Amino acid sequence: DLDSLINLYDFEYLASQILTKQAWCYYSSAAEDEFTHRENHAAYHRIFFKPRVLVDVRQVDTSTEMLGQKVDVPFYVSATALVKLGNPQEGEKDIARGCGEGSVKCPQMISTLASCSLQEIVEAAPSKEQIQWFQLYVNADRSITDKLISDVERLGLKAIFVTVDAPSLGRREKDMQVKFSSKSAPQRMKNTSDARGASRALSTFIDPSLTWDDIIEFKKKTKLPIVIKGIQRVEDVLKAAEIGVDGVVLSNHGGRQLDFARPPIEVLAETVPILKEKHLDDKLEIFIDGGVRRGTDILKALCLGAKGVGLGRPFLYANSCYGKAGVERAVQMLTEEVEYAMRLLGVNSIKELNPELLDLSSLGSRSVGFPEDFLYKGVYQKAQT
Ligand code: HOC
Repeated sequence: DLDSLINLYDFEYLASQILTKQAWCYYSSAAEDEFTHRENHAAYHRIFFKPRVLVDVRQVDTSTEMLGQKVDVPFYVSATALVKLGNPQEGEKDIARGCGEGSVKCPQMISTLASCSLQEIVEAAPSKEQIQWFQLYVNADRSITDKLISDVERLGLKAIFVTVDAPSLGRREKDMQVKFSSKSAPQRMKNTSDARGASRALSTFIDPSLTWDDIIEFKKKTKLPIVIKGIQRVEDVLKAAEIGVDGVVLSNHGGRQLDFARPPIEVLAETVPILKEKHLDDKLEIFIDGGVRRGTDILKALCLGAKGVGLGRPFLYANSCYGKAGVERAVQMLTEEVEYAMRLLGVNSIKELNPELLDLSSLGSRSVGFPEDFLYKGVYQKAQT
């Protein structure tokens, strides 16, 4: 039962046992040899803490601010497409409930490729104050994108995260094994089908010609904060600061796009010192996702200067296994892990976190080679596990 689950890996294991083949292959897949997917996570293991002792830690406060709004926790549910593949009745609505009904509220980012309508997901949130953001995939037909932006404003979402790391689809070989049927797709995609996977079917909705100029245009179209999601190098963070967006998400799309893209936590470790040196650190907020599974991962990213830390798959798995109760439990698990780690690190509040609390000396050394059980498995076998 739900109470016997201890950490986010438990949800993942359970999901691997109960999801349909289509859902498991789509959710868990990553690009090609999945190096980036593994390294996103492994890179967190190369950072160690330098805890402070003899600090009164009876009280610890996990609250912080993101994009000008107060939030209970420094993490958020990142956007994932087709949530109904795993939770066919309630889909993203259960994520809205799980994020908003518990004692700890957690921001939710909603995908353009959500399987419920935006209105349904917004109405499922128990309060109008609940923080919901929109993740925008830009359509080649800009009138569709304009309509989406006006819906997002009308429905009271709090920010737009424009995804830029998927101009074309990464090769997700597990997913390519499975024929996509559009049962869990949003209404406007009902005629979509593809013999080679869910993600390929979705790619027809995304404009591969998007450039920095388009982002400048979106800024003119809305008063909502604009955040660029999918930045993977310091030079692009600097460009984002130059055009005056409100933030960036350092992300490689959970390793699902370009295999051998760098782990975002490495990019973060390089980025913030350069922003500081150029006096640009107050110009934009830095978010990060990819490979985050533990409260300690979250604290490491915050110490390096992130404002908020996103998790995608873990919440999908929690929602697929237990619906809204699973999401609420996942939020609670992570909150508890953050609190434990703050106490043991000797900090009382998020603003006290800084790079001095970290030992980064191993961060640059990557693990190489395939894990043993990967080598002899062809694609077909990969899809079975
Ligand atoms: C170019 C198309 O975010 C995923 C989703 C959908 C991506 C479609 C990309 O599967 O990672």
